[in-house]
Amino acid sequence: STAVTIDKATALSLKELAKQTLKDNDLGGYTVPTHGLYPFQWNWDSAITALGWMKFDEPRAWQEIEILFSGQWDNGMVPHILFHKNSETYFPGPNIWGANRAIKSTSISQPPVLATAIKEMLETAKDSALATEKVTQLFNKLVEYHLWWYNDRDPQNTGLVVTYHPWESGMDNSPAWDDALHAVPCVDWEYTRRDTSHVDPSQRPHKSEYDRFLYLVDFFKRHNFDSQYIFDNCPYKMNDLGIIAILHRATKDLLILGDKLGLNDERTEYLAKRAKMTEQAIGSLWCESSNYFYCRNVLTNSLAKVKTSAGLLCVYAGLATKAQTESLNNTAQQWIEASQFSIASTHPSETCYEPQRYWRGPIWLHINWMIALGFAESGFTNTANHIQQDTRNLVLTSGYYEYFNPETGAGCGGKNFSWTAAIALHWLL
Ligand code: 9WN
Repeated sequence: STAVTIDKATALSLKELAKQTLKDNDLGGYTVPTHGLYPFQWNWDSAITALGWMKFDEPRAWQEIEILFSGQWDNGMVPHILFHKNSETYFPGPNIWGANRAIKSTSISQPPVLATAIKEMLETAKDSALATEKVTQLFNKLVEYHLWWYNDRDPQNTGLVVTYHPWESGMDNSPAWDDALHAVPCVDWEYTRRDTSHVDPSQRPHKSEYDRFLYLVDFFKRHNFDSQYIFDNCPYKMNDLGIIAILHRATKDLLILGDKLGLNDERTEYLAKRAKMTEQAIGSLWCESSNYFYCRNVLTNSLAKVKTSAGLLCVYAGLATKAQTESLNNTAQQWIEASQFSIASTHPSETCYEPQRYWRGPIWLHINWMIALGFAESGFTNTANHIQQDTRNLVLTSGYYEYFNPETGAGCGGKNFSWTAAIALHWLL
């Protein structure tokens, strides 16, 4: 799309609108992604949203992270949703998940961008004394969280953690899950979805996917969240590139935090070893014939050969070799040319690409930020700048929607969305 510069007055009003969006979504220390559709605290939403708060209220930004950690399980897991207060506007709620810890929560996690966000917060803080104090307090919890990922989700030291649910990937109906999800049984009980009463159903996952999402939720509950049992028997097990890449970068960021604050110890040395294992294993997700990284269905040992934006996150993670990065940059350039706005979450040339249906095509701003960061750090500034420019155009065209149609730039899903406003504050304005 054509380059548009944002004049000062527009930037100012967009900034005010972004701040207002976060304030309106504030439920007293934590931020809901948007009212109605998502009335609780989500894990990776909060990490990204804290980056936005950081621009105008640093204590509030740290509080976002602290409240998220208040729901951490004894085994180190930071849940994907914390149900702080009841709400009937979302399904499935805490009773369906059945995980009644001190704070009700789901029993899976989400892409662990937390340590990366916290490092970014420490580096950009104006109140560095406060930031240092907060990171020092949070460090041990972060270490426990990362240990949980590697020990619980890669108990056999393969170098590649597994995920048990499309909701854990944060990319719910990505076409990368289609085959693996198809093998999961459907729930045999009736239920009423709430999402499709807030948002046009043509922009949401299908019932056939929800039937299986719920089967898995129920499976975890029936087996009492038993890690070993679930690892051995879960009917859905993926090596998800999004999680693997985000975890890898976050582990490296955690080690940098530890260095800065003098907090590294034998546990973080162990995390460094785990990260090395990922570097050695990632090549098994690279396909030579199509020059791309793919997710793997662990149960069938087959790559899900569909180009989704998660593959580009390997550059952000520093997991791609120089040659792979060059080749991914060429692919990204074609991807950018293939629709008016970039980066579509599924490559527009894929037959499963749908520009409006959630993670099957629409653009997500926090993913754009990560992809652009990866290319910028690898020296591919044209690609990074192009993605950033497109992202600005989207916000100018449509404001702070949940996600965007790559062909028209139209906002889709929830309105007044926290992470979209936060990324604008952090990266665009
Ligand atoms: C399930 C909150 C979350 C995001 C996810 C996004 C969507 C939930 C849903 O909304 O998922 O977690 O019910 O659709 O896919 O990435 O964290 O914004």
